[in-house]
Amino acid sequence: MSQAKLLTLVLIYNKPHILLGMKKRGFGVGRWNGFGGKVRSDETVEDAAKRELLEEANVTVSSLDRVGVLTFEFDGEPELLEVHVFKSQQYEGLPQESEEMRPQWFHEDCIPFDEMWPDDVLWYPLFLEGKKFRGHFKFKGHDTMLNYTISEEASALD
Ligand code: 8OG
Repeated sequence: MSQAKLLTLVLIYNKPHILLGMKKRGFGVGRWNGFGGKVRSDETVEDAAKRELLEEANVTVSSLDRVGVLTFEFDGEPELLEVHVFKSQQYEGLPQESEEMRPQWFHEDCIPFDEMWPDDVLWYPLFLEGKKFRGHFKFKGHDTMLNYTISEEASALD
């Protein structure tokens, strides 16, 4: 198993509304998701999260709270993905469509799980309750989940 690839995922959650974006191209195309992407070698995970949020949704945040770490394994592929999930209630700017994402607000009771990554329905309840969590998911392709574990974490994540 090679080293994990680091990715970020930012969810703006201004209760009861959550900002998601329809992914228009690339990995996860056609699915609603938070905003994020790969961490570059010259930036921290949090700086990468802020950069991707600005690039993809035209939104800035002053601080982010790291609430989850999710790892993904794809059957037959050596590389693990490690996605750091951040939450922010405050933001500045008007969410705007970019080349990669079409932002839209959703009520927390109407999150479109059928059009999201299959793991999201499993960890969003913890996210929405303000919990911290870790998860590991094994996929076959991008649609079939073979197994998973999720745990709630009592203390800070790193
Ligand atoms: O740079 P790129 O668009 O490839 O980054 C992928 C984005 O998708 C990044 O924000 C991390 C996120 N992501 C995964 N897997 C999953 C998943 O299973 N669920 C959710 N919600 N996001 C995911 O890479």
